[in-house]
Order: sequence, then C-alpha cells, then structure tokens
Amino acid sequence: MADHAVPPTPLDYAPAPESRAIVDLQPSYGLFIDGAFTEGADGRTFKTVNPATEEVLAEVTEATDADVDAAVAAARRAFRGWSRMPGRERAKYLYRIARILAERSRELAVLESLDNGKPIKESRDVDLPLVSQWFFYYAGWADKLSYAGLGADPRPLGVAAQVIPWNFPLLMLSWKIAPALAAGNTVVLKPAETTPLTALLFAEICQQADLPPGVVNIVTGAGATGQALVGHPDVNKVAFTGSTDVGRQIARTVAGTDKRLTLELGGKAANIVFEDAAMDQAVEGIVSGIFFNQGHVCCAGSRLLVQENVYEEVMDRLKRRMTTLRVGDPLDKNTDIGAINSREQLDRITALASTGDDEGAERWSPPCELPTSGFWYAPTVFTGVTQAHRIAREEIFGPVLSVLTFRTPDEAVAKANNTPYGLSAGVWTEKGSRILAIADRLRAGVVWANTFNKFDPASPFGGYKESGYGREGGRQGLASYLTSSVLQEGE
Ligand code: TAP
Repeated sequence: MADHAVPPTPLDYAPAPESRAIVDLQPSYGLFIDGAFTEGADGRTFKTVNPATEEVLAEVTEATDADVDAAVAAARRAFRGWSRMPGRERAKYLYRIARILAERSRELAVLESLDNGKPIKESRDVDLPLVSQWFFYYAGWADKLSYAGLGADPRPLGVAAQVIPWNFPLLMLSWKIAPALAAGNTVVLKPAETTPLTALLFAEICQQADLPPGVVNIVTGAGATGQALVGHPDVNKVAFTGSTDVGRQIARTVAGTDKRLTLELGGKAANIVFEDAAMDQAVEGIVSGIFFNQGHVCCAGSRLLVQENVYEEVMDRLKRRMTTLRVGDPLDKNTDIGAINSREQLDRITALASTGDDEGAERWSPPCELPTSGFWYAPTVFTGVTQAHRIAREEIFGPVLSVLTFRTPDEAVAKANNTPYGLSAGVWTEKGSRILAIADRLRAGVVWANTFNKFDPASPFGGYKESGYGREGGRQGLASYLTSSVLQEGE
C-alpha cells in the first residue's frame, strides 16, 4: 500500500469569519414552559461547554419532575386551541417559524457549532438549510391532513414527549417538532444535556413567531429529565432519537400504556463499492459517509465494503483524500472535521477503536496535529477488519472507518446485512439494474445509490431491526402524529 505521508496540517487558521460575536450568549438559561422562560423548581443547573475549547458557554436549568409536570400541563392546556385551529392557521405559524429560522440561520449555525463542535460549513450549509426546509415542508401539510393516509378526518394524538440526541441538535428538533405541530399536537421536547442551546434559541423564535403559549415547551436536563418526560402519564406520544440502549428502556417504560412510540436508534451502515463505481465520486461518498459531523451520525457509512479487485485502488485514493482533511476550529470555514462532542464520547470512541488494534486490524490516520485543549479524534481507517471484530459490529459514532472486502454481490449483501442494525446503506456502481437488485435485498430503511447522507423533508427516514421503528419525514412522518380515530384522543 502506498504511503501518503504529508507534512502536518498547520493549525494557524485564519480567524473565523463567522465570528461568535453574532451570538448573544446569556450566562444562564431557564426552561421554556407555557410560552415563557422560567427558572426550575429547585434552582439546579448544569454547565454546557464548547467541546473545541472546554470553555463553559452557559449554565442551563436542570428540569425536575415538577418542571416536567408543569411543561406537560402547559402543553395539555394548549392542545385544545391548537388542535382545533384550522390547519391553514396553524400553517401560518409554521411558515413564520420557518422564515425566522432562515433569517437567523447564521446566528443559529454559530451557536450550534459552539455547543456541538461541528464545523461551521456543515452547520451553515447542511443543518440550518434543512432545519428551515423541514418547517416549510410540514407547514404545507397542516391544511392537508386528510391526505396523510389515515382517512378523511385524521386527528392529532395530543401531547408529544420528544427526546433528542446531541449530534444534530436543531435538525433533530425540527424533525420532531415540525410534523407534530402541523398535525395539531403540542410538544414538550428535551434536548441532549451537552447541546441545549439551539433548542433554547428556538424557544425564543417561537416567542418571536407569536406561537400560542404551551404549544412548544423545552425542558433541559440529563437522562432523568428525559425519563420523567417519557414516563409522564399525561403524554400521548413519545418520539425518541438516540442510542439503542436508551430506546429499549423507553420501550419498556411505554409498554402497557396507550402511548404511541417511535424510535430512531443507532446504525452500522455498509457503504458498498463495486468494481465499476465512478471512483472519484465513490471516494467522496466514503469520506462524507464517515467523516461528516465527526462520524456522529446514526446513518454513517461506518463499514466500507469494497470489491476485492478494486481494493488497492480505493484505499490508495481514500488515504490520499484523507490527507487533505482539516481537523480543528469548528468556527473556521475551512475546517472539515470539528471537535468530538464530549469527553465521554471521546472516551467511548477511543476505547472501541482500540479494540480494533487489540483484535489485529491495521489502523491508519493521516498526519494531523490535534489542538491541545478540547476533544479531538483524528480521522481513522482500519483495514484487515473481519466481521467478528467489534469495530465491524458496534456503533463507534466517531470518525473511524472499518474496511472489509467482498468478491461477489451475494457476499456484499450478506456482509452488509450481517448486523443487528438496519438504518441505512450505500451502493456505488454504474449499473442501474444492480442498484435496484442490491437495494431490494438490503435490510436498511434508507439506501443511497451513488451518493450518501442525502436528506429531504419529503423522504421518510427510519430503521429496521435494532435501528428502531416508525418513520420521520414525508407523509409517513406526519402520520405518526395522527390517529384515524373519530375521538379527539388527547382531550
Ligand atoms: P442517548 O444516550 O440515547 O441520548 C439520547 C437522548 O435521550 C438524550 O437527550 C439523553 O439525555 C436522553 N436520555 C438518556 N437516558 C434517558 C432515559 N433513560 N430516558 C429518557 N431519555 C434519556 O444517545 P446519545 O448519546 O445522545 O446519541 C448517540 C446515539 O443516538 C447513537 O447511538 C446514534 O446512533 C443515535 N442516533 C440515532 C439517530 C437516528 S435518526 N436513528 C439520530 C441521531 C443519533 P442526555 O443527553 O442528558 O443523556
């Protein structure tokens, strides 16, 4: 294998043009309940830090059971008016929110990068455009619920409890809140402990849009707050995105109640490159598949399956491309790979990746100098990986790629499906017939062909097997917040 050693990437980046001055950071943030910011019942707070510097960004209120109670009660009170409002009127609020999100997108992108560690070029060019698109898209559905596939007069479910992870804080919020509101539900959302800030700025945007009080409530806190929320007896629907372990706990909590549940959980996607693939595009797809958002992506292409006869060529090109990746300051628009979201996640990545070394896989990273403070992990590729290795079976949720090979399409499908997960997959080939044949046999909710990590609000997204159930996006995502019952469920 050719060695592509190049001089270390210099760390003296130009000052970030997307200056953080654009963000009006408050020293402390309260909960958003019934249309107003409020302190928590017992004054407990936690710190949210910038993972690129370890600087404390703000103190955030930790919601107690009593706060969750108040938020659910506010959502319940708001439900009657919101669910009976004509769809076209609800749509006006959603359009207004979508427009404000677009107008304030630079500020939101900088805040997202500060709190999450993701590169500004991703928060600015990927996350934020999708966030406002999600609200625009579902605003269009609010007066067309009879086309949701649930009969002529579908009804909202009531109060939705929504719990989201830290990897796409605002985008996951939009996937949850936009369809719920369009369908006439009210919501209580808990963002992840490490990334609460953009959800709180979103709350301010709800005020700016004059959204009726109680329609959206944001409770910040850790797992215990999430647990209180999903277990609350006056919640009608639970929507969760996060790890499979927590998803299981939530399914147990909800079991035996009449709450509806959707789960978007982990993944270990295969990105399959056939010998006839357009190699330049395939290599770009491999890189974005695993290094986009530091690999903190549930649908990341974390297992690369390469046809044996092009293995050398693919690895050669991939390594050359990886040497051009810039790791560093998330607010520098030239940065490709930002900070790992938390020390805890960095420890998890480090521990799981080191099992690759222990089990005999071969590790390679391009030369790159990592900043001395903050949480960082160099882009890494493991070759010589077998299906038995933990790095081929478990979700690493970081910038670590495991490479396996295959000889025949049947072997590619068998290896791709050899995982408890089933969220996504990628296929790279020139043959349209092969794309269709392979996609049909892959047990994955989303299959990308000659592209990767493409999202659209009109396209349903969700998993098979241990990647969860239910779909978000499109008509299916709307339907999961509706019932065909003639009774108004949430009253
Ligand atoms: P989790 O630890 O599962 O956390 C997700 C959310 O649940 C957070 O808000 C968390 O709060 C909260 N939570 C933790 N314990 C809870 C409990 N017992 N009851 C209710 N809520 C609880 O996952 P994570 O570390 O944030 O995210 C990484 C995982 O999410 C990966 O496995 C990834 O694949 C998956 N993910 C999946 C998708 C889709 S679309 N399928 C998208 C993104 C991420 P704290 O933050 O305070 O712990």
